[in-house]
Amino acid sequence: MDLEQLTASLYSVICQAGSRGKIVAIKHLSELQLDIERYQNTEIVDQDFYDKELSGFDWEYPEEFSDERSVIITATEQSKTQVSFEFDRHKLLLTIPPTYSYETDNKIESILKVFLNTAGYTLRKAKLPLKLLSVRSGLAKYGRNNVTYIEKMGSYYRLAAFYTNLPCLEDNWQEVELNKTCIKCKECFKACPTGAISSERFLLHAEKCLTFKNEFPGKFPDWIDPKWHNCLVGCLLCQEACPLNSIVKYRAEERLSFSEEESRLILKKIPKKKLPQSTVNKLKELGLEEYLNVLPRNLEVLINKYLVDELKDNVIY
Ligand code: B12
Ligand code: SF4
Ligand code: SF4
Repeated sequence: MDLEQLTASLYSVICQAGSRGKIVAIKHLSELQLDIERYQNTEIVDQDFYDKELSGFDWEYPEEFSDERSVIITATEQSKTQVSFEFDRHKLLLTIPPTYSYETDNKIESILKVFLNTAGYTLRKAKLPLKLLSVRSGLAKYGRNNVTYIEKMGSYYRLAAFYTNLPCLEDNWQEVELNKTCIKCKECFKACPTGAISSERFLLHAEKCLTFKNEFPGKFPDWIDPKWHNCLVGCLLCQEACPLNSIVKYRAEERLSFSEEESRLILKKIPKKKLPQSTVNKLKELGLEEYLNVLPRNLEVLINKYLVDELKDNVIY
């Protein structure tokens, strides 16, 4: 197979896996790096946020991947997940947004590996700024809420990137683009309760985003109204309000429930090694293993919101 056929087959393999993808030349990573690192030690970006989230990208790709080799960026649909916790004889149904599960990354990685290895090439997962890469590759466009959108997919997908020594035949690198619908729309501004999306600049005020607060440990600051919390981790408000997502066929997957005993163990901050293996397995399956340290706090705030304060909708019995 020549390189042209191989590249075409790679795109069909991605498509058959139910994903979308684009390839760019690895040389552009220096532009991505400059774009992110310009925020270091500036007032534009909160430096606590920079240190926690933006300082760990992996710019050092293997030498044999250099020159005109490639980066593949993929997007694979994910649904939100509903998970239930039994507590005080009530069943609390909570949401985990799309993107917390690594299942889709693992699946597309193994498919790409088999394909490229068979053709004599190698592949390695890359830790890169995925939104910027997806938009620069032409795979996605930015939404005003700062997440990215793909036609007919909306924003409910997980992005993943891979280095490969496959030569880059068709370099898709381009300028960043905003989704046209955003020009006349303000739904995400209205839906975001914290002011993280603001009119004075495009870049998210990440330090104000509920996700930044609920993915990391610590007391929630006083300016956060406890009623704003809407997911076990993360937040879905600016995506659920978005008209670009209303066309997407998107159902919540309902899976896994935590018994009264398991809920209590989590609330009591029992460390992972002392939890029953079956509970750890559930957390793993949900992509929440690494968030065990924040679950007691997040769960408690949602119990207070839904069971103590309101006693409504999601109380099943
Ligand atoms: C750090 C991070 C966060 C931080 C900061 C978010 C942010 N906006 O940067 C926090 C914790 C707040 C967060 C929250 C969320 N995240 Co997050 N997060 C990341 C992470 C690790 C890096 C993102 C990043 O590079 N930020 C740095 C900033 C500088 O990059 P940027 O936002 O692309 O900024 C560029 C644009 O603003 C552009 N720009 C500037 N001016 C202008 C003007 C115009 C007109 C245009 C078009 C562009 C433009 O230039 C900037 C670069 O210089 C990625 C995973 C990864 N490895 O990439 C996931 C990721 C971005 N998160 C994701 C998701 C889904 C979320 C949440 C919805 C949480 C959830 N799952 O419930 C929220 C959404 C918050 C929001 N509205 O953006 C998904 C997004 C999928 C998608 N469809 O795009 C990712 C890609 C994870 C994944 N593997 O799929 N996240
Ligand atoms: S809600 Fe409106 S402005 Fe916000 S991302 Fe969606 S289309 Fe764009
Ligand atoms: S994820 Fe929630 S808090 Fe963060 S920008 Fe969107 S609506 Fe605002």
